[in-house]
Amino acid sequence: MTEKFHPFPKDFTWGAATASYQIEGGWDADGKGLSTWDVFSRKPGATFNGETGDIACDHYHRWRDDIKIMQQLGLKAYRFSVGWPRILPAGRGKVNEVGLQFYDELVDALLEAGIEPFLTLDHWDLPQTLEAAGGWPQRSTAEAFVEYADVLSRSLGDRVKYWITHNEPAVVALMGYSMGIHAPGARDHGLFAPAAHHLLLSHGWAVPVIRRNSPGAEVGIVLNINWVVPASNSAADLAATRIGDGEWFRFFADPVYGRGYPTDAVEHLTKSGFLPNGLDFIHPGDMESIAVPTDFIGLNYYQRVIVRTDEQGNDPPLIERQPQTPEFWTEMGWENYPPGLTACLGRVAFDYQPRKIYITENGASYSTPPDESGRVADVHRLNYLRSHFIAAQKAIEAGVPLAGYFVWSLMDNFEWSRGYSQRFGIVYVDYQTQKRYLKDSALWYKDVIEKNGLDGAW
Ligand code: IFM
Repeated sequence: MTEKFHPFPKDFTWGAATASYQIEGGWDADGKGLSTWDVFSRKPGATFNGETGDIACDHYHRWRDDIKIMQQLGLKAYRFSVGWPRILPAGRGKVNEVGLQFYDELVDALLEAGIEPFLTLDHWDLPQTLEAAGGWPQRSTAEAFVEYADVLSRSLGDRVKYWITHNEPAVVALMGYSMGIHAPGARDHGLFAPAAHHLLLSHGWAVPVIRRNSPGAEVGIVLNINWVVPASNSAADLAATRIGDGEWFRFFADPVYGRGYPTDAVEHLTKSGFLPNGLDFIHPGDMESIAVPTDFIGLNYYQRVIVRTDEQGNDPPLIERQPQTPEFWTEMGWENYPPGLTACLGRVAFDYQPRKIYITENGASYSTPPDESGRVADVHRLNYLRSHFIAAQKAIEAGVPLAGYFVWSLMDNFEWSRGYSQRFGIVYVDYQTQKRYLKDSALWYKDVIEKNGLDGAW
């Protein structure tokens, strides 16, 4: 253990991330069309307490103040997403100039504040008109995405130099179309593979369009990754771990890096009856399109997942491994396991050889409120971030080309089906008054950014 200052590489990109539907509000402002989340969140029982993103953090109206907060924290970069139905209310066709202007001004103000914009095109708020026509399981949605990418990159490509096509396509395909927990709420396992394929295909098609409209820009995709390990060496645990990793990660990473869909995952889907028409949604040339070279991969890492199952495929409860305290378990019920970050970074760097990696999301949900003086002493979040920064540095020392780190999230926000019950922000949001409070973790993060490193022992 060494007591010293641990610097990060020069020019390391320290940032924070958000997503349009989670923070903007203004759900029907200025000609915006409906998104799948506007519709899904209104379905009885779909979200915690029936909560919606109608108002959220009202960022649509308060973005100037929010940029001041980013400046105060010294953020080098800000990762945000664009609400597709603000730009193309019907998904394709007529452009809503007022919607475009919102992001145009946001980008200008970020640059003026010295903050690099990292723009995500799709963080799940698909225009409802496209969903009504079948959504991501349909090829036409991939075609519409390219139109959207073209409109946006023609408009912002002179200033935005970091583009992300999709955020966590696995979550959309699995939780949105297969399990029904996210919008659009479909519960049809047969929709997983076609939805995944069209998300990936639209990525592949959009990359050259963005490059054409934004010369010199860096373009990538963001995948979610857990450190997934078997609870034992039993054949059942080992197989379930492999299947989970296949569907949640390799089904997305492998084709992006030119390997096609993993054969074990395809076999499993076929055996389970989830590919009723085989892989007929793959047209000639699709896999080459998906494998278009990218400049970086973004990884969203939060937790370790330990897989335990029996011969019948039931999931008996895990034996408790450590105290069930907030130090070890965030309020999402996710395990705080920093070594998993080092391991995931090493795995991706070694297996896929990306040019660069960004941690595009990492953070923890703890609900610590402000005290009477307005201080938010979110010690568990601070420790979570600190230990994950250390884990990232270990990966860098081992040779991982990690270029930046985006904390999830800049501010508390709408946590999808969990509504406002989960707070991931380093900035506390009082949803009644919309007042923002910098949490202790934010003030600590400011110091890390300023020094470009961490003090202390590890
Ligand atoms: O809030 C989400 C985000 O939208 C996508 N990644 C995980 C976060 C926490 O659940």
